[in-house]
Amino acid sequence: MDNNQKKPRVFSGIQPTGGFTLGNYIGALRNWDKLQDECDCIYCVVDLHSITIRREPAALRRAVRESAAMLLACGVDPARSILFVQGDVSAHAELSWLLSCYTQFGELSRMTQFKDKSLKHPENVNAGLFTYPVLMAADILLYDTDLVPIGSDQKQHLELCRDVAGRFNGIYGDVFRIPEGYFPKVGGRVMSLQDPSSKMSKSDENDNAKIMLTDAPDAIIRKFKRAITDSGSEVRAAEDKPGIVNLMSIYSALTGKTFPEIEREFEGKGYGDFKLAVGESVVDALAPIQSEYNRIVNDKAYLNDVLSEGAQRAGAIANRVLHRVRRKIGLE
Ligand code: ATP
Ligand code: LTN
Repeated sequence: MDNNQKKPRVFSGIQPTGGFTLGNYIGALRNWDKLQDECDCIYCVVDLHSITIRREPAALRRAVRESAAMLLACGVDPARSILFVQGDVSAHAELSWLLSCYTQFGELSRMTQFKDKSLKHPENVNAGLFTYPVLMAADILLYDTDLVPIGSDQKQHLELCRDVAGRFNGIYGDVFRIPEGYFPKVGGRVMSLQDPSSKMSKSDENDNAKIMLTDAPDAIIRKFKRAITDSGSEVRAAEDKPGIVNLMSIYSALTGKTFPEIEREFEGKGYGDFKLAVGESVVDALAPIQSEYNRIVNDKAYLNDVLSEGAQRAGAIANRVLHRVRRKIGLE
């Protein structure tokens, strides 16, 4: 293992599928930005993960570019961190195959994301969807990662990564560093605005259920006004108020106010005032990101430079680890 590495190593990835949601931002991307101060961060647009569903080639290329631009707009800083596209570093696909030989069919069958997605797309339950968590484990383990900033929906995949790495180390000695998850204090699971029992998902067909980071201010306010809330009229964090609790989590994550502070702020006021305040806090948080995004997204030369330098730097680290693994197995 590379003992010269002083700062903790951070790795995370996001799929280039149709823009990012407020859930992606609060659950993951805000921590991506924050961790750059104290850690050595590597961030990745996981294009290989995103082809478990059919993509138009031109749309996929555009989505990768737009995703990279949005990550930069959310604060990923190429002067301090590495930003690259997964498919540009072939070590990911290679380690994924190697690790798949140390991962059991039974443990992959238990993954809830696999079960959910195969129910959603019964016509295309491909092997890539099944082995998706193995590729994610390869992503993480290739960089001797200490911390993985993710939303809580990815906890199960990270546990699998730790299990596979531990198993491999059990056979061959101390090969992989075992990573830890890094989750936000509030907002680890932002829920749909139309159904507070399911997570806000970029693939949700109902546009009113999700806030996209590129949504215009009037659309954001409108979606919060239409958000499903619960019976009663008090803004209070109670078990029978999942809609209100979801809005409170969003508001708390963006303003730093605690739940008791929020309850006090809206005492005697109705849901209408509260929804408007939440909408406004989101508009305020997204305004600087949107103007950065609009500036960067059409600068193809800059994006190409960032991503090709990122791939080179990531590749150098990943290939060292891949050789270490190949030697242990007996492939070199
Ligand atoms: P899809 O909805 O198509 O499954 P997704 O929105 O989950 O996609 P990913 O690329 O799979 O997007 O996830 C990127 C990151 O955002 C992950 O760290 C994930 O945990 C986090 N994340 C996704 N949705 C939410 C959510 N609703 N709340 C908090 N974090 C989330
Ligand atoms: N599987 C994740 C995206 C992802 C990831 C990673 C996250 C791919 N590789 C490595 C953290 C670390 C998802 O679906 N959100």
